Amino acid sequence: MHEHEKAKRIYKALDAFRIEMPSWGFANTGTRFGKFLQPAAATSLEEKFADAGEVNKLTGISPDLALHVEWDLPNGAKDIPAIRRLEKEHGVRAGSINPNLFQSQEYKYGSICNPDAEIRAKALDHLLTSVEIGKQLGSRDLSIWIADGSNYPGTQSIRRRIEWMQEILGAVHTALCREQRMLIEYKPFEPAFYHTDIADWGMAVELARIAGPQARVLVDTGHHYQAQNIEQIVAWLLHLDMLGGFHFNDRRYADDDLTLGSIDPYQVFRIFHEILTDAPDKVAEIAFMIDQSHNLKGKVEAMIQTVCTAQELYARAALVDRELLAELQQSCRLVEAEECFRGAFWEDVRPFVKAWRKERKLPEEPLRALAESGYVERITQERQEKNACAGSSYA
Ligand code: LRH
Ligand code: MN
Repeated sequence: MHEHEKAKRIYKALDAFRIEMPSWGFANTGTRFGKFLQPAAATSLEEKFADAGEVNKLTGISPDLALHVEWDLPNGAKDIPAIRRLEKEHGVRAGSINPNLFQSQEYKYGSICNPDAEIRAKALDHLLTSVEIGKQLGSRDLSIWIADGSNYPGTQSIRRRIEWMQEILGAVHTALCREQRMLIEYKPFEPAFYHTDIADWGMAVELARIAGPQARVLVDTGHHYQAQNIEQIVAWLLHLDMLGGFHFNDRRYADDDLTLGSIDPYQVFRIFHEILTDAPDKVAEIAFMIDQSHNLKGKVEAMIQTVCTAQELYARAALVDRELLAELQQSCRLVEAEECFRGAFWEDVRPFVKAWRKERKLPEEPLRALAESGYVERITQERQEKNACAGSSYA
């Protein structure tokens, strides 16, 4: 493929590529064995918007910040005026709204699947509050992850829990306004270790279909068994027109929430290929979002690294000669097809991506620009005292 053609394809793809940051990616997070506090970590919503603003300023492709209701809007809709101010101040919009039905004590036996009708009603109330917050903020997606499940066989009725779930997700769908969507995220295990009520893409598709036409499925790349073929699931969801979006991260073992492309960059390339092959013009309907916890890496650095890695992998996927590949696939010319496909992954697209950034008055190397900006040193000064006295144990 001629260099000029490569540039044209990459520029067209990058002009449409945007990826949403998670507010919790800037905060101190850890594992069940504790968390290592970072002096520069964000603890307030103001600081999370400030860090997101810096990432968007240096990358130009991450204008949205996902919010987690309990963590970012502890006062519910009353926190909306503050968020409006922060959006203006930092040039970042409130993105997907993430209800939290996994933290409070009464959800021990579940939230929307809890045998206790009062607790289910409380969970529905929180979901409806989250819908309202999304409406008032004008954010499109309500991103629902349900941690519900059980730890021991025979201790819960899996069937009855499906009925309770359907009922409540239906009520949530009814509350959506026309512009809103509800994304149903599946996860095979953790925190539950025997059964999880929304454990895989099939369950999520059925629940979304039953809930209504504004419901779609969210694919968190960390929520799959080791050998599962994630891009095949993506192809099916595209085929069924049920793909709502992604939580991108990487993993070696389970839901490790490591930085995108750090373990298996080829995985993300294969996912982007399915999307660019099936629906290059429908990309805006697919929410590309990051869901990571930066337990050891500097959080702003890790976020910029992630946004840039996603951008570069998307550019590579744009270089696959899909017309030629379709011919080679049709005629089962396996090695040629594989070389046509994987050849794009081997391409070093960084010079094109740098040129794309330069043309848009963005720093060619956002990570170097961050280092030269002194931003991390400044927020470290401002926040280290407050962070020093935060608790480091997870519990
Ligand atoms: C669950 C999950 C979900 C979020 C949480 C922070 O593992 O992926 O998307 O709410 O992480
Ligand atoms: Mn997730």
